[in-house]
Amino acid sequence: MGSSVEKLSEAWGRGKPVFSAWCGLPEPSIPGYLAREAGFEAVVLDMQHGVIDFLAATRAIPLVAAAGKPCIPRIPVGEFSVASRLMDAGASGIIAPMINTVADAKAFAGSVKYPPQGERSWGPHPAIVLTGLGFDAYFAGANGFTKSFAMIETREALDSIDAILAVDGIDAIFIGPSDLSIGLSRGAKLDATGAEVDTAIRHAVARAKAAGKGAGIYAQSGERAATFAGFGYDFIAVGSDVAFLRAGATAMLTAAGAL
Ligand code: 3PY
Ligand code: MG
Repeated sequence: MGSSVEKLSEAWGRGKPVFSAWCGLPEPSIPGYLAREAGFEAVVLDMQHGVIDFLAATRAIPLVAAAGKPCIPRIPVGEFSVASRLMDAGASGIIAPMINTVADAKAFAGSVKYPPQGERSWGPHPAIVLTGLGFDAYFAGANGFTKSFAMIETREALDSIDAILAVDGIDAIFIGPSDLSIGLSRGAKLDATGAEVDTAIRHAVARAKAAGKGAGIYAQSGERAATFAGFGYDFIAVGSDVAFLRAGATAMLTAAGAL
C-alpha cells in the first residue's frame, strides 16, 4: 500500500466513490480531526471561498496525511503557482476553480505535472517526507498518483468540456453546482438543486467517463452526495466544516431540550 498522498490514486476507478470532507476554517486540526475521526476518506481545503491561506494549508496537509488520508486543496481562481507549491507541500491533488477554456486547463495541468506532461518545477521536499519515496521514485510516480481536478462550473466550460477533458495532465473534472446554476440561468438564479443543473451534472459525468477520466463534484448535503454517487461520480465532497459544527450544535441543543 502506498502513502496517504498516493491513496487517492489507489481509490480511483474502484467502482465506489471517495467521500471527502470540505474545510474552509483556518485551523489545521479541523481537517486533521475530520480525517482521523469522522470516516471521510479524503479532505478538501477550500482556499477559494474559505479562509485557509498557504501556511494554514501546509500545516493541515501533514495532519491529514498522519490520519492516512489524501488532502486536496482547492486553489483561488487562476493561482496556479500556489497549486505547484501545494503539490510540493504534499497535496494529493488540486481542485482548480473556473477552468473555462482549454488554455485555462493547459495552464493548470502545466503547474501540477512534471515534464513532459507539464512544467512543474522540482522541489517537493515535504512531499518526499510524507510519501516516504526517494527523489527518483517521487519524480517517476508523481504525475500518475497526483490528481488534477478542473472545475466545470460555467456555461463556457460546459460547452468546452470534451476539449478540457482531452488536455494531457487533466485527470478529472469537478463540478461546482452553485456557480453552474448561476451560469446556466444567465445570472437569474442560484439553485444548485434545479432540474437544469442536474441534467448538466449527468451530462458532465458521462463526458468524463467517455474520455476515460474521473469525475468529482461538491454536494451540499448527504442526500445530494448519495444522488451524485448514483450518477456515477468518483469523488464527492460533502458539506463543510461549518455545516458539521452547526448540525452537531443543533442536534445537541435539540436533544437537551434547549431548542
Ligand atoms: C460551486 O458549487 O460553485 C462550487 O464551487 C462548490 O463549492
Ligand atoms: Mg464555484
